[in-house]
Amino acid sequence: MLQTNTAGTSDYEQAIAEAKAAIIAKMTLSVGKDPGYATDRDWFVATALAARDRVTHRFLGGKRASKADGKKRVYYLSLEFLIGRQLTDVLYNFELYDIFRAALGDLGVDIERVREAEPDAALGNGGLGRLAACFMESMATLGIPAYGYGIRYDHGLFRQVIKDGWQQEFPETWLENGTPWEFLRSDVTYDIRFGGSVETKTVNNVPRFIWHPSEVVHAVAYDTPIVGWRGSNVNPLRLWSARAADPIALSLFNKGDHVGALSDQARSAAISKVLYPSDETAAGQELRLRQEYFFVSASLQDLINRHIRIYGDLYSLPDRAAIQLNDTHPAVAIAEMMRILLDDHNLRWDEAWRITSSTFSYTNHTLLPEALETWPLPLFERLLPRHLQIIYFINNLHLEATKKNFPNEPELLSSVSIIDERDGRRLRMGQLAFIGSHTINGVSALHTDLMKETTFRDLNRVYPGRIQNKTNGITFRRWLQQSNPGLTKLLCEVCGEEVLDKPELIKRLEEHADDPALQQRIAKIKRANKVVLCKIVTDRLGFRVEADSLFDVQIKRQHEYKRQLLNLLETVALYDAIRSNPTADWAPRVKIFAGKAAASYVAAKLIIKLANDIAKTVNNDPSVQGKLKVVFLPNYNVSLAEKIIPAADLSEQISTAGMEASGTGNMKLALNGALTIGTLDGANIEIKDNVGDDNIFIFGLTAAEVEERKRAGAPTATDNIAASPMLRQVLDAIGGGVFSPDDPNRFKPIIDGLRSQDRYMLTDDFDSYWAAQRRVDELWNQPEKWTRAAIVNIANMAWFSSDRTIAEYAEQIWKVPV
Ligand code: NBX
Repeated sequence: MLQTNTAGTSDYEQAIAEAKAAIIAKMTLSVGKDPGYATDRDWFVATALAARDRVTHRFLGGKRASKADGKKRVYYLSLEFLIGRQLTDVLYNFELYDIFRAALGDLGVDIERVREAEPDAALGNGGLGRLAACFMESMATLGIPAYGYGIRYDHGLFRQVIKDGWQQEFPETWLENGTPWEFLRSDVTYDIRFGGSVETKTVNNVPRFIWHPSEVVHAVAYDTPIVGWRGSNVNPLRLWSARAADPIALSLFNKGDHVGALSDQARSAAISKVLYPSDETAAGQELRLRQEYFFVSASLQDLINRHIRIYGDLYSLPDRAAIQLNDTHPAVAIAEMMRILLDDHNLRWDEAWRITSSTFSYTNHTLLPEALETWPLPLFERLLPRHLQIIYFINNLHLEATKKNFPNEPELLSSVSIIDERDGRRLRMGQLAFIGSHTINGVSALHTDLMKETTFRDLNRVYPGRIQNKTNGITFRRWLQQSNPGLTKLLCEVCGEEVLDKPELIKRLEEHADDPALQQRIAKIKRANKVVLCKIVTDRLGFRVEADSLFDVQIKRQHEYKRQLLNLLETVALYDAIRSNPTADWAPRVKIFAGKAAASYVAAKLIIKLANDIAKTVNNDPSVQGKLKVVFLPNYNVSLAEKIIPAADLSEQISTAGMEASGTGNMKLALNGALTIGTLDGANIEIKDNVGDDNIFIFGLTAAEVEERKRAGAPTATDNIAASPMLRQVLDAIGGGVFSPDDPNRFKPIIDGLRSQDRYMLTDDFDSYWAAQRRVDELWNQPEKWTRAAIVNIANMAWFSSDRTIAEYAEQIWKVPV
């Protein structure tokens, strides 16, 4: 019941009136515009500032509270936070969304347009960066005092434009007009030092090492508040921006060298200019190492300052702070922590090592060899000479202990060493992160098992028990409640309002899986979401797709191991099959692709071109009209994902088994009622275990079989192709230029790659993938059964909430109360 106050208005009306007044005040006094002349962007800024005021009170309150009660803090170090838009997140989590929508409505402004005016904060590449964003929201929701630390890139992930079917990259400019969410903390600035030399001195018979750097850069803090569900708690995301120590070299300027006078500024500012856009490959360049050390050093200085301010000294650090390394990108933190403790605080080695190794833990996100980070020793030494000394020392002690414990296995040493002696000497950041952490985790059950068997097999023997599994999760606030309000409303009705706080209650939906009325409602919600996506397709690509078709979706970074190409081969096979047998019972499909390729990844970019060339041919062929369409939606980002995911019927998770660490898109799609077609890889396995074998389409080799075939070297791609007439026909068509008449040889490299190496084993899985897709058709043609399976999927996804994942990290790794 709404309360009526003395003025005779309800609390709700009063809240709307207050929101309206706040927005107008911000428009006038902060944006500096008369509402009559305001643009959508002006409305966004005014609305965001009004919302931010509410956040700020909670933010400062929370900071005071956790300071006072001496709670252990979590520091999440990540080079990427893929946040996306924040307005809906903030309003929704503060339960102000309806109030602000009504307030804007009264002002004649559609909140949808205001939402769209916010640029995505795309400070990440893909899954790893988005995971960090989901984790920040869950930590705030669970009331864990946490700081996210990262870089405030001026330019996030590039904007993808598809021109004549090819990917082009353009700079992304989210900060062009500033962002209303952040607070500049110019008082929080640290010196970050690079280069120079190390002087060794002996003081009272104790060697001391004094680093004389050749360069200093400033790191300036910007805080963005991260709001937990129901505004329960607000944590800061602290992002560092680089500034030159001297903004201008005045002596040069006065001599007339006006450009030279600014070169230092440019060199320093370059550190936080742009996100490295390569995922799953190691960047390997100097600027990248500078970025890594820059944000690590600033973050450690900051958290150590805070600790000393509250607790006086650093001995208690492991009891009051848990530092999580999101992949090896911040692994230099192990050496930096040791340097601070040894050189700045004069601790003894053993004590410094105890503190360091009981404070850090490390999450691994990949086993792909090309993605494991290594640095050439000369480069590392030139940039961080003191850190290299410390790493050598860590390594020596570690190798000595290993030698002692495994006296008969000298070959073990080269595999567990931080230094890789092959191929020029290189530092292996994975080994450093492992050795310096008390806990190392993988991101799905299979991935963690494979870590123990492959990349970290020997380290796991030397340090048994350190590896744990923490299967990834996703925040349901963004990926269900905000992106799919229709489904959320139904869940509240059927499972009770508490479902918003207790996702396990979604299970109640399953009791009604066979109820035709519920099935119809679910189908209707899905259809409405598909209509929204249809409009996006028409607006962006200029052609229509039918909402009654099966929306078959593969949305993720473009990478060969994710096998978008396998999906395209099946698309071509299907296209041929429909044309040869037009009257068969084909399920009308729209194949939807979206995803960016790293700018330098030639093979992945050619596959994007293939998708677009196939789309052009198929979509213009009247003989498959109403049966098959192919869509490549450009510039995939968080906001587009929020539109595609609720509209998907089928979720493509078809990586070569053993290669996808977890996947998180797989969870988002299943939660929104898409059925998965997938290999037994990453978290697909755990999704299958939760939704049941009958409600998922599994195909292909298992990870063990992939390994076995690789070892045996047979059957080869040639044999696979010889055994599959359909595959042969597809390869001949693509290789022969059917989809590229303007350049018949365009896709020859792709086809030659499949015929010779087929590193990702597409030819091994093609037939079983085709068969699984026909099982999909069969189920689609029985709509009640399809919807039933979708309901069972939704009902059984609660375990994939990032609240569950974070609670596990808190209890089993960080040892902080939840
Ligand atoms: O991390 C991804 C994995 O591929 C997914 O399987 C997993 O679900 C996700 C979260 O655990 N890895 C990923 O996104 N990596 C990167 O984006 C990346 C970025 C820069 C880089 C290496 C990898 N140098």
